[in-house]
Amino acid sequence: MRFTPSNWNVNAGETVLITLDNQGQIDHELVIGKEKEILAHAKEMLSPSKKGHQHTNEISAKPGKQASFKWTFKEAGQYAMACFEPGHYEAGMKGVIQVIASHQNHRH
Ligand SMILES: [Cu+2]
Repeated sequence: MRFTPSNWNVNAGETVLITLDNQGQIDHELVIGKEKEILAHAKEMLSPSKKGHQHTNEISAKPGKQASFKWTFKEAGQYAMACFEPGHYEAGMKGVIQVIASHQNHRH
């Protein structure tokens, strides 16, 4: 149970289309953000009343399906991605996104 690739780079300020391609037999989701933020999201997932809520930094895909969303990482730094279906994160369904400062954003 893992993301492939689980480690990728993107330029800050660049809008990217992120696609979750579920090639497994069960539901998966993809949550991106600062590690702290997404771990807070994981706690929410455990609360039954919050189940099924949607954030803009999150998509889910049924087995054999794809889901996409556009995202712009505004600031450089290390971000995380994860699946918080029960037990998936613990099983290694997580990854790292390095957001690199863009040269286009230079201020003189
Ligand atoms: Cu999963």
